[in-house]
Amino acid sequence: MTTRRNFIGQSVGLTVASLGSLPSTTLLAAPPVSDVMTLTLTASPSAIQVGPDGTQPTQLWCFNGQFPGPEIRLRQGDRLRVRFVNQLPQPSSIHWHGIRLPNHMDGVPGLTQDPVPPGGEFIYEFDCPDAGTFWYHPHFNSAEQLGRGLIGALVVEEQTPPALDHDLTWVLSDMRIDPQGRLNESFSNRHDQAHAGRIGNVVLINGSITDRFMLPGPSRIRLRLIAATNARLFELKFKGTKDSSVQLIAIDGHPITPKPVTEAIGLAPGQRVDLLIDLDASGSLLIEDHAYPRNVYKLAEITGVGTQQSHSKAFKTTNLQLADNPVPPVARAALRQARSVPLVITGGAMSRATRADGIWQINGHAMTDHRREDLHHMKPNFKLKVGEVVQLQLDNQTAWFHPMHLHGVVFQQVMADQSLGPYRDTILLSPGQKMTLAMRADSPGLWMIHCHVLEHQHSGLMGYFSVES
Ligand SMILES: [Cu+2]
Repeated sequence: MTTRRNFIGQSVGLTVASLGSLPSTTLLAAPPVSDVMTLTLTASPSAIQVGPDGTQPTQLWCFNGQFPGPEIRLRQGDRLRVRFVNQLPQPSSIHWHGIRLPNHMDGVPGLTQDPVPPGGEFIYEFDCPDAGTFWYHPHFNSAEQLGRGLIGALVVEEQTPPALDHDLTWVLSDMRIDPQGRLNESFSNRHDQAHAGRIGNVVLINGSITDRFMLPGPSRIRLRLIAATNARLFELKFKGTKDSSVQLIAIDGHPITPKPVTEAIGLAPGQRVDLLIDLDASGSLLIEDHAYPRNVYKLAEITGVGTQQSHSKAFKTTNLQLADNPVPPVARAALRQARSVPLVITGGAMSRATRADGIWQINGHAMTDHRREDLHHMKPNFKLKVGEVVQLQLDNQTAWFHPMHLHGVVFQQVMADQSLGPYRDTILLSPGQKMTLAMRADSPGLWMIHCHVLEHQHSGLMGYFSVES
C-alpha cells in the first residue's frame, strides 16, 4: 500500500499530526452570531512547503499567504462581504462554487464582471441561502491559478448546527512537483488538455502530506471533503474497526437521507461530500483512494486515542438528518412538460473532433477563454425563463471523464425509474455516458456550464446559459 508521504508511487513512513496541529478543527465552537462577515482575500505569490521532507518550499499562489486559503465559516442566511485584492501578475476573480447567489457576484470574467487586473480590487457581497460545504477559487486562467494553489473552503453552518465532537474540513488537492519541490509550470499543456488533465504527484489534505490524524475517542465527527484538484478523481474506500461507522449525510453541500457507506465514494474535481463518522474509543478508520487501480494509496488514517466523555455514545444510534436547504423543488408535472436541451460533449484524444480552435466542444462549439471578445460571437448553449424547468440531455461522446459544473443552480439526475437523484452542482460523466438532469432556473443572468477538469475547461469544454426574468 502506498501512502502520500512521498511522491505517489514511492514507499514511505508515517507522519503523525498531534492533536494540537489538526487542521481546521472546530470543537463544538459556535461561530459568533453575525449578520455580515467581512474579510479581505489577497491573492499573491507565497512559498510553502508541500512536498515530502527534504524538498524545498514550493512557489505557490495563495489567498492571504495560506494554502489552502483561509476557511470561511459563516451561518446560513448570513451575508458574506469579501474585498478581493489581486496581487498576482495576471488578472483574476473569485467564484463561489455551489453558492446560489446573484449573477453579478458569480466571479466569471467576461460574463458576470470584468477581470480584476493585477493591483486591482473587487468587492463580492452576497447572502448564503444554503447551509453546507462549498468552496472558492478564481475563474480566470483557472488551470494555472488553481494549479498554483488558489483554493479555499467555504462552510455555511446550519442555523442550529448538530451536536458533534468535531467538525473537520479536508480540502483535497494535488500538486505536480519535482524531487526538489519545484512546481511543474507547464500548466494546461496540450497533452494534459487532450487527456485526463493535470494530475499531480503529491496528494494533499489541507495543503499537507500528513496522512495520520489522532482524535480523542469515542467521537462523532463530521468530515467535509472538498475535491479541489485540477483533474484528479477520488474513489474513496473506508475501512473501519468494528465499532466505527461512516455515513454519507450531504452531497455538494445539500443534505441527503443519511446512508451507511458500504462502497467506495467517488469525488470528482469540484464535488463535495459530508460524512458522519462514529469513531470508537481506540478504533481507527483507514481511507484509501482506488480511483487509479495501478496507484492505490492510503489517503488518511483517523485513530481514536484515549477516552473522553463523548457525545458519541449517546448519539451513535441516532441519525443525523440535516434540514433541507430552501431550494425550490422541481414539480413532477413541470418536469413532464419540460423542454429537452441536448448538451453533446465531443473532442479530446482518440477523437476526430479535435480542432484548431479548441480540443473539446459542447454542441460543436469550443469556448476557451473568458475574454469578452470571445463571448461576443458565442451564443448561450440554451436560454431559459426564470422559474422554467428543463431536462438537460448530457451525452459524453468522448473517451474521457468530465465532471460537469453548472453555476447558479443545483440540479438532479433523472434516474431510470424517473425518480430524482440528490441535489448537485457538479456531476461526473464517464466516457460514453448519457445522463438526464432536471433543473429549475431561479436566478436571472448568464451562468457558466463547464467541465471542472480545468485543462478541459481551458481548451474548449465550457459554455453558458442565460436566464431571463
Ligand atoms: Cu472534462
